[in-house]
Amino acid sequence: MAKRNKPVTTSTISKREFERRRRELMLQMEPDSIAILPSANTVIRNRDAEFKFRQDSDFHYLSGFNEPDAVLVLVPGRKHGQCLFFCRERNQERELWDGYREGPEGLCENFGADDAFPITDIDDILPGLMEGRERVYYSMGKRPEFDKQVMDWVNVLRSKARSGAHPPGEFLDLDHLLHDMRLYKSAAEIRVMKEAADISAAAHTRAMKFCQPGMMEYQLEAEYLHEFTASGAQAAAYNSIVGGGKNACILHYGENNAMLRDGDLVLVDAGCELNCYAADITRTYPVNGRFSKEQQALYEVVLDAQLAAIETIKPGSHWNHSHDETVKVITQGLLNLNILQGDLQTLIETEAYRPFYMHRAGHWIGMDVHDVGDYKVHDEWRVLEAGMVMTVEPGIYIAADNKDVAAKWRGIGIRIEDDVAVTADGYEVLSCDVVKSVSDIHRLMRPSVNNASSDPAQIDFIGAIDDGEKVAVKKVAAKKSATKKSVKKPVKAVAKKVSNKKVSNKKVSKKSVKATTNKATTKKTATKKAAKKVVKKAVKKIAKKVVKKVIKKAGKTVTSPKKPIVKKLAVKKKKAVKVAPKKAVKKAAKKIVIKKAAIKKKTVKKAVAKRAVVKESVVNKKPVKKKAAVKKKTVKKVAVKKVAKKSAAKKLIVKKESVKKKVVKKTRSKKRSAK
Ligand SMILES: [Mn+2]
Repeated sequence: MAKRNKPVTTSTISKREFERRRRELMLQMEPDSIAILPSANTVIRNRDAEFKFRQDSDFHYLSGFNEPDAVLVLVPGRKHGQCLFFCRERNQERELWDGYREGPEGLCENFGADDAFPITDIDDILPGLMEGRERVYYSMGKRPEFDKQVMDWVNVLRSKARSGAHPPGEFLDLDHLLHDMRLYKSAAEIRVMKEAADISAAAHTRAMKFCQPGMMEYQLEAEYLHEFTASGAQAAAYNSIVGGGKNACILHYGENNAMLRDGDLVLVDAGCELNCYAADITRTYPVNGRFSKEQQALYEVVLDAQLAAIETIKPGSHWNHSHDETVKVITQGLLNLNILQGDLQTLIETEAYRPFYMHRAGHWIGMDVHDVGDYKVHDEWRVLEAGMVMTVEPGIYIAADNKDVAAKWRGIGIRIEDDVAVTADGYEVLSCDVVKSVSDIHRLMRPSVNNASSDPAQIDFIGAIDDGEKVAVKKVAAKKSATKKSVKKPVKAVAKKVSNKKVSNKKVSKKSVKATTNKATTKKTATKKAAKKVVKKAVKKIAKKVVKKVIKKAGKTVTSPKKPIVKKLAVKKKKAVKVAPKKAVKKAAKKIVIKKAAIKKKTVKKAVAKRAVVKESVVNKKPVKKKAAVKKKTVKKVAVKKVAKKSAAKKLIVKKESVKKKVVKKTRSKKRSAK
């Protein structure tokens, strides 16, 4: 797996190389011509969500500029600059939403533009650049909207022809020149491609280690995507194919949503894209890490075919040579296995192999996974030259419903694919970092034969393994059943360990409780003591519960021998230790706060009374909060009664007085009337 302790990807194309490519293209262009190349646009995925932006390969090849809404214009021989760009202007608000923009200034400074203009000015400026040029190099027919724009610019000039304008009279295919250039990779390009292949190889290696029966195809795919991204690749270069069992026979299978079954092979065609360069690797390996006899027999035919084809690759050899080689080896292999019968030469001539091997042995690879470049020149297969990079990917696919072959072969699909660069004197396999021989795959997927199947039927199934390996598999199976029996012992030991931890648990919680109590308590030591008691009890309770749970779970894990119980328990324990004091302290702190508040409201006399209440509550295991509240209520009630009494007494006095007054008045009036 790739190292992750440093910026992982290092290979890029220099600014000078982009400049060199533009110069080279301009040298090949006819005199008095202009080339126009639009960038890719953002593409809507659904509603207003966009696909991740990927620059157009041709545009990137000549510019290295990775923004949408841009146009590159090459005007060889133009006095005021030959390399011109149109691009989005810098815009503070848009950049806040969508990210940094180079702007015309950035293109001149960082991308070697002689001049650059806002893309919004293109209709005003471009016809002027075309004026007086005889030929326009342009890739017609790929982007209808841009095609129309180009014609509009030409028509502007045509409409001005009477006033002396000179519109271009010829349109030439830019692809022809550009794609031939792209076919020959520079040293820097090979370096990027090698790095892309390394990352992809690491992804295959990672997935082989992860693969096991019961996994879903998409889960295996996730291992690839993880490795791609974690290693600095921007994306998968194409949709990964992960086909278990007979799904491997569907050449462009992409659902990747079936379960990988014990005894099946899985075919994975997956490669990453790094700095706009693709890798394309296919490996086929057994889901359980061991090829069956039939799987291995077919696999070795495909591998032999691939190795033989790679051997043909060198300068001077023609493109189809490697394909011919795969046809030869595969047909011979199918004959040997009695899947085909007859004479080798006749079988090849009649293409008898085609029901089992229906595609070609490879394709160019570069910025596009199926890269540009002609395979034939003047009706002849292209002769290989240094710098060309191709894939070699023979396969054998035996359809699940093919009644012409013995049942034991049906539903097996195998492909092996590597990326191969033509060097000055031969070839270099860029994707050499992932294993492909049967023994290497066995070793990688079952390193210590540790997770070998303990099923004796499965061991017999592995007929193709040499005897030494067989013995090792059997030994491990025996060891496994032994560990099943001795599982109880470690659990006991773990329980002991847990109880030890319990003690240290107390220590930990005491400390942390002290700290929190100090923070929360009032100056009254009585309350402090009461709080401590409460906290201690809570911690004890929680610790007990946690320990019980852990032990209970340990009991459950006994039945699953695959997972290391001790490790699991240790993790659980750690968590428990962390959680227990936290919970207890929280509870205690809450209680203390409540108490504090209650105490503040009362006089010293009342606080003393309260202390008694708290002590009592601890003894009776009754919540302090409730008791305090009750006390508060009764105090309030008493107070209310007192006030009522007072006011009633006051009223009585008032009444008495008024009665007195009345009596006095009455007696006075009586006296008067008596007089
Ligand atoms: Mn391929």
